[in-house]
Amino acid sequence: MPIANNFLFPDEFRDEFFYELKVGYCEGCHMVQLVERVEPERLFHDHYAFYSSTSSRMARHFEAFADEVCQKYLRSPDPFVIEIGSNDGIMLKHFAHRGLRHLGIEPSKNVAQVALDQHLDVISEFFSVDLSAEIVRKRGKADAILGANVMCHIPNLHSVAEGIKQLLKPEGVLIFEDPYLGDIVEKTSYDQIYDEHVFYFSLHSISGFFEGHGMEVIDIVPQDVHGGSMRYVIARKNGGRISDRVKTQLAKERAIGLDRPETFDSLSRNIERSRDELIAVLRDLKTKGKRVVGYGATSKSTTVINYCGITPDLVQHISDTTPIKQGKYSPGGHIPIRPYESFCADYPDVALLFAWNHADEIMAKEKRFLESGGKWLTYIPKVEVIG
Ligand code: DWN
Ligand code: SAH
Repeated sequence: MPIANNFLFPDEFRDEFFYELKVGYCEGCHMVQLVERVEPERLFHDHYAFYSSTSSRMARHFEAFADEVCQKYLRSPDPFVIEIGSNDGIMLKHFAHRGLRHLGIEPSKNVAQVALDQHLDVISEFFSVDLSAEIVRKRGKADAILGANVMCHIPNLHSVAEGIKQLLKPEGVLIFEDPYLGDIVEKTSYDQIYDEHVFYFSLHSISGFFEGHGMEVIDIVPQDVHGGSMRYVIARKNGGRISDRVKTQLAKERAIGLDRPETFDSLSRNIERSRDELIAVLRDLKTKGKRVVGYGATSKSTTVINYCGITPDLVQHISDTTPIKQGKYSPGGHIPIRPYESFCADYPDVALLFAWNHADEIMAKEKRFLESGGKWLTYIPKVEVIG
């Protein structure tokens, strides 16, 4: 596989980097994770292609996340909140606007700059145990450490856990959310699997992991963003009452088999079936002379395009609202990326919904496309033409 967010120009095709994308399941600790990992510096740098604020639904989601943290978890008189992977400040700004002490840790310099331009307090570095010691020295300990779609991105999770333990006040909490393994299994959303996503967490793997670091999960809250995520609230051992939801979710995970290897054998078969069906539909559309374009040059689409073998004769181009992706080509498959305006100016017969996780927001915005006879092609949870 190529680097999921390495949108590139034709003169870069020759030197494109590839690695082997393979996922493993550990029967001992129930962690699902990449076997070969790409060095983080290759993924997160000064031209990272994902800007969080491209979705209005996500903007509302993070405002609500910040509200909840303020209401439930910031009880000290002058609280300090840290967000790991704060990107363009989509969540951090809600703490800044309240005048609260805050710090974002964001290694991708271009997206960190967007937050800095809004006068948010951000340091552009990778979170690590060393960095957390420095933060404690310079700014003190945190009441809450937050992370969204970032914990699963950090290969050395043990170092992260030790850093968090140093950095949290004794009664502080770590609250983070990531795509949930249960949803990936249930929806066959295999496109969540790519270089940046090193881990695919379940409550089983997360509780075992933090227990090993003297911490425990005190609450979980399922989230209906990014195709199904789970929010975990973690405190030092005996640091808080454990919600009943934790026990219930562990039982649910056993019922759907997240603690058993056979589940992943069957996921693997479902993924192969999904690929065969999608490519068959795309070939059929081509035979019928239909024009297909992609909607949303997501990181996830890199997995779909390269795993299914989608070529520019099947999907002419992909429209995306992110300026840094436009005018470039998709990683590996080299499908052109066009500005969103080109979608509106010349509707295709069929739009392949690569940003399926934002379907509600996109459907609401694109009513005219359907009205004018356009159809959506989606592959999560099943391959289907809609409209
Ligand atoms: O975990 C991660 C998540 C949070 O974000 C990162 N590893 C990288 C990234 O993953 P992704 O690229 O799959 O995220 P999205 O949010 O599914 O990407 C949506 C893409 O579609 C963006 O490039 C923006 C674009 N878009 C669009 O063109 N029109 C999005 C919307 C909502 C739209 O209406
Ligand atoms: N939290 C945002 C961004 C998610 S994308 C959201 O949910 O929309 C993942 C982000 O994590 C990127 O901005 C990336 O630069 C950042 N990141 C990756 N490794 C990191 C690390 N070790 N420490 C802090 N941030 C990291």
